[in-house]
Amino acid sequence: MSDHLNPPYGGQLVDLVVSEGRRRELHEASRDWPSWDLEPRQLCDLELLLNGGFSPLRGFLRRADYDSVVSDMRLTDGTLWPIPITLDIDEALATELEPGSTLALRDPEGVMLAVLHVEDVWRPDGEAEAAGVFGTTSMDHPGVAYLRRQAHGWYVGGRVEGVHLPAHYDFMTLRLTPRELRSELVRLGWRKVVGFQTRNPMHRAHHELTLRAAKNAEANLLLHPVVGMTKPGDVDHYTRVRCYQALLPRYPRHTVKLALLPLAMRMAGPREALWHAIIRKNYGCSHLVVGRDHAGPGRDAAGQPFYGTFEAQEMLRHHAQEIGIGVVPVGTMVYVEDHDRYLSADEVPEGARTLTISGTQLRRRLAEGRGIPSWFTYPEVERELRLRHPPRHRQGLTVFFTGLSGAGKSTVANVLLVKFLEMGGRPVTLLDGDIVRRHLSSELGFSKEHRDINIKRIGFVASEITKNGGIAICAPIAPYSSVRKEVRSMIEPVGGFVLVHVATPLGVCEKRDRKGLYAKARAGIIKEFTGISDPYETPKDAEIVLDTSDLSPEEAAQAVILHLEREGYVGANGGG
Ligand code: PPS
Repeated sequence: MSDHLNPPYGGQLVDLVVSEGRRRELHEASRDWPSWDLEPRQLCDLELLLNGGFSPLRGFLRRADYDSVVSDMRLTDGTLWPIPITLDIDEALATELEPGSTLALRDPEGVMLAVLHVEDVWRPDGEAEAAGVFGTTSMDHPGVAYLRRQAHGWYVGGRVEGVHLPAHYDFMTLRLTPRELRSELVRLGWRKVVGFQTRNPMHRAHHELTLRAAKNAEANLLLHPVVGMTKPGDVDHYTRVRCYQALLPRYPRHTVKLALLPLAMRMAGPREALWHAIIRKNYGCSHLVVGRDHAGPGRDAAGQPFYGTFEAQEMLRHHAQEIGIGVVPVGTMVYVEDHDRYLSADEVPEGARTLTISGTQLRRRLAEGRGIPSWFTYPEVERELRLRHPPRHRQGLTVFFTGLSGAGKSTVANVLLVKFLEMGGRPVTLLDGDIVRRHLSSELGFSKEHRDINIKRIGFVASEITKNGGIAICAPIAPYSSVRKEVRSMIEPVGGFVLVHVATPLGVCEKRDRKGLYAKARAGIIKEFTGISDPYETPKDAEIVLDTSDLSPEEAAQAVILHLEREGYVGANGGG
């Protein structure tokens, strides 16, 4: 472990933000330049370039540096740099640019944040980049999936001049730049600082291991969670930061500091561990905690881990001296019941009973409103998590009916609406096919394209209702499977989604012909009529299938409610 680092700990910090005078010049000149609106990940990268978190980089990688980073983890001048920091753009812009061009980089509101002096424009080999950086080309790896599906097909590299740092309005006092954090550490008189990287809420195991790490390194502790982009599906950073704040009083006074890192993680395991160390060095850390599977993306579809459990630790140990940072390795912390304490897995006495709760088990407990044992997390952290992840019967929910015209969707949906209103609790909205056509989609017809637009609108409204804790009941025909799936994937991340196929056979619907539409469709007066002259793709993913041929509306609605109760979406006492 290197103990030699005196404040300010890191080397020379790059600061790419220009003076007021230069800013005005750049603004004046920018009228003639092409622009690029930065994507969320690019905004994160730009912020760390501008504020010096990515020192010694002074811009987005040029082609030669990119090639060298992908193959050898080094810039062409030999500096260790494990992750390519590239600016991906679309072909239309790429064809406008050449070496010597200037590109204005803007935030989503159009504010110019920086200027890129173009040195190289090229089309990268995504597969080779994935294999080099991530050690895999599997789309199960989130870093590879981003690279292959989301990133644009061209890269542009060159020196960057910063005009403004990206604006943030959340947790402003915790958002310290490397320069600000370094001077704060100096002010506190902290000569040795061990950084703790995290993208998850911190529970007792993390508390114990950070205390241990600080003790082992005889250093103060910097909790330095990533709040830029983490692994898809992670707990949002607002909730996490409230959890970290709740945990702070559990540390000895004057030994710990919390600051936020606007990094976009790549989940690149060992390479990412090196990157984290370089960044933390820039932020003023003398040491970094590296646990098991550091910055790993979990397992692939076959259940195989992408990286070895301690590969990141080994990689970092190998390069720590060059970076100038001490590595504090930690093992898996487990709760040893008999001793009522946490120990590293390799210290557990033979035969002692150990307890753990996985991330999946925790999410399930939260969803079902079940208790979280006090050995696992502190009550103040549990409280924050519960506020964000209420049990299913207090979460928002969409019940999405699909089926032929006249199948009974609206009738059952209306009964369900009344049942929910009677139960009380969550607000309820009915988005019936006809109502939506009148208020949201009056200009649309019944072509596939228009039907898909109609369903996407319903999905958008339902997802907003669900996100905000309400119940949306939708009852369109929704004949196409792909758009139904799209709606499901919009809603599931923000609450419950239950697809109900009202599978009343065409013959029965036609015989009912309540609106006289089938007769008109048969006569060719109404074109593209679902079931007659237009397709209906039977859902294979419906949670509930109902045939109203011999079910009363009341019975059909009851079948839906029973399912919701079983799945926990409706409280056992009936409370919606
Ligand atoms: S879709 O496909 O989901 O966008 O259809 P949707 O918006 O639910 O349709 C609403 C009502 O429009 C009437 N209608 C038609 N349905 C199907 N095909 C054609 N060509 C058509 N023209 C008009 C029909 O009454 C639908 O209402 P429901 O309640 O399903 O009978």
